[in-house]
Amino acid sequence: MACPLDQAICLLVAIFHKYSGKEGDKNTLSKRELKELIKKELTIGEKLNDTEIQGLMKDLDRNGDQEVNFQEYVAFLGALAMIYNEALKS
Ligand SMILES: [Ca+2]
Ligand SMILES: [Ca+2]
Repeated sequence: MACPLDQAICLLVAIFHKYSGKEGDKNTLSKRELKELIKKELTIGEKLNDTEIQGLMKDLDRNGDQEVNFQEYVAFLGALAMIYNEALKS
């Protein structure tokens, strides 16, 4: 696990589980868990208010079960990667 990309991916997985295991289902993020993850692990977290985070949660929750599962989290990371890519280009 010395390769940077492997490490980055492991970190993405580890961060999900660090928050998903706090309450309710161990393998999904509740609204509160997601909010904490966004606030603590992302630079944009501090800029988002509660309403924006609620909106984000709604967008991420594709299957509408009020929880963000791993698949939905990966989609979120993909969207973030697109944003960062755009930001790096300019
Ligand atoms: Ca949970
Ligand atoms: Ca969901």
